[in-house]
Amino acid sequence: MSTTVVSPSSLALQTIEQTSINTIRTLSIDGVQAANSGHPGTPMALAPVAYCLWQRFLRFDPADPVWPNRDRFVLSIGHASMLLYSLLHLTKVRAVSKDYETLGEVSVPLDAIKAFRQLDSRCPGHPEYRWTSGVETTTGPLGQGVATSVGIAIARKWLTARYNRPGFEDLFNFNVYAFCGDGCMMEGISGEAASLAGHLQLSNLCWIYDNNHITIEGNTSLTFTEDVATRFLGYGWNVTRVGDANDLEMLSRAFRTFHSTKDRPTLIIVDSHIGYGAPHKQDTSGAHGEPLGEEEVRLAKRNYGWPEDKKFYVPDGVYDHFRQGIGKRGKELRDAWFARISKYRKQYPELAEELFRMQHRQLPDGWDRDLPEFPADPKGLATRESSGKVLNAVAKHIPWLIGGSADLGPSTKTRITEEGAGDFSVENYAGRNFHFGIREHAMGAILNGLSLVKVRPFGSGFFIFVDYMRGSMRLSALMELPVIYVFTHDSIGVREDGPTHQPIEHLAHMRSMPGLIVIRPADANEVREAWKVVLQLHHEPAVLVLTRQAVPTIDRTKYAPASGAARGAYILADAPDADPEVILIGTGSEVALCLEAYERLKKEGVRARVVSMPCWELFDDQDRDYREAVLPPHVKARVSVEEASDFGWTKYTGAEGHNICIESFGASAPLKQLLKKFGFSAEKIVAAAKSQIAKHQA
Ligand SMILES: Cc1ncc(C[n+]2csc(CCOP(=O)(O)OP(=O)(O)O)c2C)c(N)n1
Ligand SMILES: [Mg+2]
Repeated sequence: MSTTVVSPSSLALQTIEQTSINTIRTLSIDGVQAANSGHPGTPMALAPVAYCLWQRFLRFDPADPVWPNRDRFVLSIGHASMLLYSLLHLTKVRAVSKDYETLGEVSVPLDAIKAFRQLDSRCPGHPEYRWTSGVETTTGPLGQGVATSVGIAIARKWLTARYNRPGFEDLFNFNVYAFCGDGCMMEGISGEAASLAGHLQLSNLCWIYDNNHITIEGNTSLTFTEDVATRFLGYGWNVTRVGDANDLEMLSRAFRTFHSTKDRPTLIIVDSHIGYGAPHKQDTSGAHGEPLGEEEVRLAKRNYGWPEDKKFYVPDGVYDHFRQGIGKRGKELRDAWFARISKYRKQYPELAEELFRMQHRQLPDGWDRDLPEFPADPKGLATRESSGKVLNAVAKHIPWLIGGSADLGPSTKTRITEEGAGDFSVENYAGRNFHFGIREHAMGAILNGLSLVKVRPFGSGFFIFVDYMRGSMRLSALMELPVIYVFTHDSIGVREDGPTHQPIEHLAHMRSMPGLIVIRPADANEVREAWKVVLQLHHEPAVLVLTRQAVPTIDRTKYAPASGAARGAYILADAPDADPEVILIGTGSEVALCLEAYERLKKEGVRARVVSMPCWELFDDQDRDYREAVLPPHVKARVSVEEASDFGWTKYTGAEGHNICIESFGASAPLKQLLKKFGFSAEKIVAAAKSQIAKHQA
């Protein structure tokens, strides 16, 4: 194995650029070594690439890392987190509060790097948005970062089209850079996202591919021999190469090529040597995911012309160098931008106000003034239909509520029909209706990217296809992004499409995800309440689970108002004196069945209560008094009714309760046959209620 010597010259003879690059390398090495875990090799290799981008090009003000028009840097290779932490530290990026106020202290002090991967350190194993200021998105699951970067780039195009006005053509003009590796390139999501980025000609997007031929199991010759350049040319990208990751001038040329390419995204393929400078580990998978070891660290430092015994060493002049480069440039750009925006506010007060509210995750005044009330109707309408109506009633008042579907818009009813809403496309980057194509996983990541720029995104599809986007949805939840997922076709109610399209375990699966709000409304008025709740969320993604088929619109003069849905669960119909013998708990399309059963039981003198429970998470958040008023602990006779797996339901019915559910895959048939086969009828509920009463009296 050949080892290139990075810098034969001693520190005193190195240029400040070289010293700065080596500081990034050695901080990364020392962080990993101290943690005794982590990934040193890639930061060592990419230090010059990151240096070149940040110091020479990135329009980013370390003193204000949330300035809206900053360039975004995404480290899609999240395992190389020390690269980012070193940059954040050396450029002295400031910490930002949850309310987006810049605080005095630095985001990543040297002590945080020394505590890399330790509990509560600002330097966790993988970069975490919201935890470490300057981290633009959480990365770690390979491919997510690059796909998210597409969403960020799309958001920028949308902001530009809507808010840049004569005299303010540069209000939004930021670029998005993402570092990715072989793993990102192998993951399917990068293909989905790159395909859409090419189609949309996202000229503000630049991916830097670390072509080091190494992954965990060894050389990429094991698994990955495709021609990445040709692949991206096929997607419609501009592709350029840098044959040596250490060549700052070649790198600069590549970034300038990106800047001058106005009609497509750019991929820069950079050949690098993982573990650069470590004599026994360079170019091996051994440099990927474990500390170099004390001896190898010494040898690497010797190769860098570094004092071998010094740890976490930042030589004189390095901080200052970054301050004079990215720091000075960033501050000037940032200050100029804020000066511009105050002029903009005078000239375009309404647009400026929109921007302010959007950037603070607020809603416009009166956003809910046209929310529809749906009259009682035994035939009713599908909750996807009512959702479409509610969406349109709010969309006209929230201009930055934008989104679409993975090619199922006509089915999910998520089109914004208002005149002028338009379709987002190369011809119209101001369009509000998005077409993600049949790319669910990328859609999820793109929604995250949009939300990171603080527009309010929604995405839709068939509920079954959450299977294809869970990885992205989990990051919405982890990042606390208020992304809205609209999923329709929520049960065997999809009928003849059969088991491939009938969700069974999906509700349980979504409900088990921390931080995700899952709402399955029973009728049109609960749909309205659900949207109302969801739109007011700031830190939680939400999933609306909606029917394909019509469900009755419940008579609210006879039963309780739908406003109870906002509390997650509420008493819809009750026994005399609020003293039930049995509680029927339903969600979505099954609530109507529960009401039917309730009426029959009532006729027979059985005291039943119906609880509509559209959202577990919201209900669990209520105080104990409310929860116990809805589900009194002494009433043990309980029946849940949901056309899905009963996984988790015993939490509400108790182990001795009864769960009417589906424990197998569905089947392809007309709905009547399916309801019979799977036992969803008022008779079955009545029978279960009676046997519950008998059981708990015994
Ligand atoms: C979706 C996903 N699968 C697997 C992993 C585990 N993993 C972390 S790094 C890595 C290898 C990545 O190789 P590459 O992208 O070439 O990075 P390099 O080793 O060159 O830094 C793997 C498999 C992951 N983080 N995400
Ligand atoms: Mg690699």
